[in-house]
Amino acid sequence: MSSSQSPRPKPSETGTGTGTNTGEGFRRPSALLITASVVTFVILSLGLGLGLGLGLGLEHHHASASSSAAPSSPAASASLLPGSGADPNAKLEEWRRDPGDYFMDMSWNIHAAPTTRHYDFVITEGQGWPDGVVRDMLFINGKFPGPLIEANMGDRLVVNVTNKLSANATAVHWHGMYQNGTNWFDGTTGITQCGIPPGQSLVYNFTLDQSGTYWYHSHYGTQYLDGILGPLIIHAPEEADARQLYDQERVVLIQDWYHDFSTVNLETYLAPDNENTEPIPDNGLVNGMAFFNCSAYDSDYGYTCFDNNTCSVLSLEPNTRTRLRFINTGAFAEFELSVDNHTLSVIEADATLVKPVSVHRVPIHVAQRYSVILETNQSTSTNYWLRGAMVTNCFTGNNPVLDPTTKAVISYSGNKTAVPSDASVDWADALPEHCIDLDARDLIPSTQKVPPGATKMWRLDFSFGIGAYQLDRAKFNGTSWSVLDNTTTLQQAIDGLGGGTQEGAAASGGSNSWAVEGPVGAFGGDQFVLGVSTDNQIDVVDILLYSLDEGSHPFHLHGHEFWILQTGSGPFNWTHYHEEIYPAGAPGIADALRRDTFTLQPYKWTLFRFVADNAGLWAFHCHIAWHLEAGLMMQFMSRPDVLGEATVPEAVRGLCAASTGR
Ligand SMILES: *[C@@H]1O[C@H](CO)[C@@H](O)[C@H](O)[C@H]1NC(C)=O
Ligand SMILES: *[C@@H]1O[C@H](CO)[C@@H](O)[C@H](O)[C@H]1NC(C)=O
Ligand SMILES: *[C@@H]1O[C@H](CO)[C@@H](O)[C@H](O)[C@H]1NC(C)=O
Ligand SMILES: *[C@@H]1O[C@H](CO)[C@@H](O)[C@H](O)[C@H]1NC(C)=O
Ligand SMILES: *[C@@H]1O[C@H](CO)[C@@H](O)[C@H](O)[C@H]1NC(C)=O
Ligand SMILES: *[C@@H]1O[C@H](CO)[C@@H](O)[C@H](O)[C@H]1NC(C)=O
Ligand SMILES: *[C@@H]1O[C@H](CO)[C@@H](O)[C@H](O)[C@H]1NC(C)=O
Ligand SMILES: *[C@@H]1O[C@H](CO)[C@@H](O)[C@H](O)[C@H]1NC(C)=O
Ligand SMILES: *[C@@H]1O[C@H](CO)[C@@H](O)[C@H](O)[C@H]1NC(C)=O
Ligand SMILES: *[C@@H]1O[C@H](CO)[C@@H](O)[C@H](O)[C@H]1NC(C)=O
Ligand SMILES: *[C@@H]1O[C@H](CO)[C@@H](O)[C@H](O)[C@H]1NC(C)=O
Ligand SMILES: *[C@@H]1O[C@H](CO)[C@@H](O)[C@H](O)[C@H]1NC(C)=O
Ligand SMILES: [Cu+2]
Repeated sequence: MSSSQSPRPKPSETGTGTGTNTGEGFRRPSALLITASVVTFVILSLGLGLGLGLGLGLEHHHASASSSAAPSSPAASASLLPGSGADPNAKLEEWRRDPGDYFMDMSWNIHAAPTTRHYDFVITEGQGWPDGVVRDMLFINGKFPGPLIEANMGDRLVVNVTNKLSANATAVHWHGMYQNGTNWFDGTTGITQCGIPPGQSLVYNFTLDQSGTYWYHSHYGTQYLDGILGPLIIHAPEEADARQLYDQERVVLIQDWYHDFSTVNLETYLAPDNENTEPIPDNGLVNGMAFFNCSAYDSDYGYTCFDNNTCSVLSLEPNTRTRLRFINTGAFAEFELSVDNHTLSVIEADATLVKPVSVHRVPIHVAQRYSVILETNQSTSTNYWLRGAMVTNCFTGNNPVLDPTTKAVISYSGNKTAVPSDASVDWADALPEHCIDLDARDLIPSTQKVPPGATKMWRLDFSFGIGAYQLDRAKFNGTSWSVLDNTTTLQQAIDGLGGGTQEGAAASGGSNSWAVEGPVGAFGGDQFVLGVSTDNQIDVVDILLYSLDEGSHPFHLHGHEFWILQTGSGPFNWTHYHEEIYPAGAPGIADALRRDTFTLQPYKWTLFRFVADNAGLWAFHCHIAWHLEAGLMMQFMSRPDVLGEATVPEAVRGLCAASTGR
């Protein structure tokens, strides 16, 4: 039986994506002889008091074409759709991402020769209602969430970002990309670029020297919370073995969601005398959709709420294996992911493939990614809930309208519009008391990359405290970050190290006040910058990060992956460190997990290592959007010898001159 999926929408709605997929349908486990059928998302209309509040359905067929019946499955008949009562003429709102856009095609050639993939991103503002509550939002190419970028390792990515906002600048960061040799395309406001002013464009242009599940998002203030985010998936031949473990794959974004524009919440959060009271989300979204009970808002709240709001349905075939690529694209909340009655097999953490580990729940903090394999081998008598339970212990307050469990539906019962019955049962495992990662020691990379011995070691602290004007600020070793006006630390470093000229570099000899190992004072009072790989040699840097705070924080380092070497609380055992961790060939750490975002628990410490071979100014920060804006960011300046001879492309440099204040 052959099946075919029609070509997915192109990688770029307005561009010339070269990653066209003309799939032949997904690969099937030969032993099971499952026939491929319509595989698509359904959007359920919720509310109207049906059952658990979920009843009516309508479907969008964009991503699938022919269908065939799995013999025993009642799912086969297309006439089942849409469910009774749904408005058969209802259309996907034009700003909504078609769920089919996040299906990945198993016929993608992971061995293809390198190519250049072009995308156009046009950033606009408007109104949207992902969960029914109407609010001001930002869109990429008119849609939320952003388009799937899919590429191969070795490809070049060229993205022309055009800012059509009325008043504010923007900048897009490619989370996890090494940007080796192209630091100025890292997209980090005040560090690698000034914002793109309204009416202007910037063409990001860099090669992809890595593979796995990544994402992109605005790195301009808290702007990504308003909608500028999307998935970035990179394939590579290394993936071949893992691909034997699944028949199809889907991208699943999960995020917290607020009903107000992010700057409104930010202002409240940073208001004087407001210590440690981060805005609590109003809801969560899966692939930009979720149910919200409009009756939670009476008219006093001033929101418009549409009762036809929807949640994502992942429609699968029985007895197939699906790789779900989860990405937490949110602002604040960690989620515990689970599927009722199904164990999940974790095979990837932040782009590192790992030996499969079976779990009931997967904790995923902001900016982290996990791939899990879901096998549809349970009873077809019901649909099942996919749950993202926010770890509310990590909130310091209470939001009465928040349902802390964000839900979507896994359907292979044959009825895509049916509410999961009482036979869909959550795992009994208690939710954790804190925001905490899966234990790194349980996640063994499938490809061992033994950490080289360290050459440098730094201890860093961070804390929150009330400072001047009673403002709650976060500090790295006493320095609270603020965004620079009209310049970037990258620009300052290049100018200071040699003005981008050979003569200048020679004159400075790479040893002026900017080419400093350790804290670099020259950047001024609100930039904590640590110089590494300063002596024309490549350092292997160990960072021992101590939390002096009562909250959990997901820390992200730009431009690198790092090895998680050790976590603990209380005193650090220096003897053990010097004897058994620092040197090359230390046996206990050969299988250390590599990732780019880890969660540090209250008053604990984490020791991690990275190779500082990548010239540039690299942000290291808490990815909770509120904490970043409170100043919880520092930077590494790597390889001043290379930076002293570098030139920031005119298009990037010019953004600071064009200045919008940032
Ligand atoms: C919405 O909330 C109201 C009030 O709590 C409740 O009566 C109603 O059943 C809820 N609706 C759904 C669909 O959950
Ligand atoms: C939901 O209701 C709003 C307001 O009536 C409408 O604009 C939108 O198209 C509806 N969405 C769907 C999917 O029916
Ligand atoms: C980027 O897109 C804008 C808006 O469409 C266009 O004006 C500009 O020419 C594009 N830049 C490049 C280099 O293609
Ligand atoms: C622009 O930024 C200002 C202040 O930062 C904010 O109040 C406003 O809502 C923003 N507007 C948009 C469309 O981003
Ligand atoms: C980055 O580029 C440098 C050459 O400038 C190279 O030595 C290094 O291996 C590269 N690092 C990565 C992670 O690709
Ligand atoms: C991207 O960068 C490469 C290498 O510097 C260059 O050859 C190419 O012309 C650039 N492409 C665009 C569209 O700017
Ligand atoms: C279903 O698959 C999981 C692995 O994904 C396995 O652990 C479990 O035993 C299977 N259950 C049945 C009923 O086959
Ligand atoms: C799907 O389930 C719903 C809820 O139980 C029911 O109303 C509907 O008739 C079912 N559809 C089919 C085709 O069985
Ligand atoms: C789901 O698991 C629960 C608890 O083990 C069980 O009672 C229930 O029957 C299972 N549901 C299905 C559809 O197998
Ligand atoms: C950061 O502060 C800690 C505690 O005071 C100190 O031990 C450490 O050396 C400092 N790190 C740097 C890079 O200055
Ligand atoms: C510190 O590490 C050394 C070497 O591994 C070990 O002998 C010693 O017992 C440790 N000290 C403590 C307090 O755990
Ligand atoms: C940044 O540029 C803007 C616009 O040119 C100007 O108003 C502002 O004063 C500049 N800020 C600094 C700190 O130079
Ligand atoms: Cu934080």
